[in-house]
Amino acid sequence: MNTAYWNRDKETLKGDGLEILQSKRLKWTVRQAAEVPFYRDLFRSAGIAPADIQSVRDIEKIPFTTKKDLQQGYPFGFLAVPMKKVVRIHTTSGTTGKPTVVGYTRRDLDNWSELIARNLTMVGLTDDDIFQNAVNYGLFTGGLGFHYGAEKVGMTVIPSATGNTRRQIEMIDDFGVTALHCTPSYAMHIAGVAEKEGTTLPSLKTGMFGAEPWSDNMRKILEEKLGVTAYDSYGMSEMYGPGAAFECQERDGLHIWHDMYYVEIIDPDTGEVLGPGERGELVVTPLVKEAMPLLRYRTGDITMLMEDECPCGRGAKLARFSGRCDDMLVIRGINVFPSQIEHVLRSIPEVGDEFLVYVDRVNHLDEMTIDIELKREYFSGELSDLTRVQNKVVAALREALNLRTRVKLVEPESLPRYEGKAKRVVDRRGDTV
Ligand code: DLL
Repeated sequence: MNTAYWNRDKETLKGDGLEILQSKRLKWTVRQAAEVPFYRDLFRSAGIAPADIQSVRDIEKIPFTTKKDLQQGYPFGFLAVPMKKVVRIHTTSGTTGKPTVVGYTRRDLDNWSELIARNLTMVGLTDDDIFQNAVNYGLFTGGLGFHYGAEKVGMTVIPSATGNTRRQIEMIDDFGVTALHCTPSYAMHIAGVAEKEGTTLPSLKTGMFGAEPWSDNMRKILEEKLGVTAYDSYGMSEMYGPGAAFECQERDGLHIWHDMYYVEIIDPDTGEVLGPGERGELVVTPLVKEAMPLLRYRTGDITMLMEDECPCGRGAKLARFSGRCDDMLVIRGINVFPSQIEHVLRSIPEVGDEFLVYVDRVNHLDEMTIDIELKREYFSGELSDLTRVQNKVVAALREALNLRTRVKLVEPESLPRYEGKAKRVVDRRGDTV
């Protein structure tokens, strides 16, 4: 298998060697966390002292940290270093209330670029590549995070950011871009506009997509339309940003960098730690974060540790993410992830790439209505045609979700397009109860 390493020793560290390094770094992280009043209180109320944590085997003594805790510390309550040492701030837009603020020291930024450099090298990119970074460059971590990592590898970086899709396409063609990074939703939009512009984007060979859940069906479509090999990229602001976990050339699960993150999977209801092969919520303890150490941080993201060794030689992988525990919809008692709906829709040729799910409560019963665009070529105006497609979608959804849904076919290109993360669900049940 064709695999290149940026930092072979660290990327392939396993077994006792890994545990020793993780334990050493965990002890450092716990001492760093003890600089934060929240963690001093947490240790006190849990009846533990930093010295009680001698190895990763002791980690379960430490209570979890949640996003709510971070929000209560707004803006700088979680910083473990004086502001003088903080060289950058990013924030993540909260769905409610104040955003979560994350801070970085110079060393944090170096660590972060190292992570991105590992990922880019892992998928076969080198200083010969021309890299277009079509994500938001502001407070969102996707822009600057990838930017500095790609420069570290020596790639030619085009900081195109988002917007002006025609211009993005022109740049890909004129500059001979070989690698594209954006959200999968924006990649779909770029692909659609390129098609209309009559270009097949022949220079592109690698696509790196992340920041939101996306399915294997969407991967197939993107690969076909953009002519790339597409890789899944996972991260979150609290873990620096993108770069925490990434697919290798096997494209079967994401390698998380075990020397930098200690990973647990828990049952989100009970907090019980689950074993490999069991799906649950990802809990991470970053092991090298200086400005803003976190201990057992509940990500809200659903995945599992995979059991099989990867032929590329790196450590245990995470399965592709199936959504968040908090965006999981419970419809008439059935758990539904928007990514499952997306997976179904993308297997039906008559409907387009965009959809919007509305959840309502009608006569005390949950009703899910999905607006889906009918593709132009199937838009005959015949009612019987519409009914046929509608029934087909309803049947496919029932088969996959075990749930009856209402499907509303809407005109091509009538649903909103997103340059960043797509918003797929409007839950209106709170409005009616
Ligand atoms: O989305 C960082 C990022 C930027 C990752 C660019 C990848 C590429 P946040 O804005 O803090 O950070 O959002 C983090 O997005 O907890 C997941 O719920 C979701 N997410 C990120 N990547 C994936 C993925 C960035 N590959 C939140 N699959 C996370 C599924 C993802 N969900």
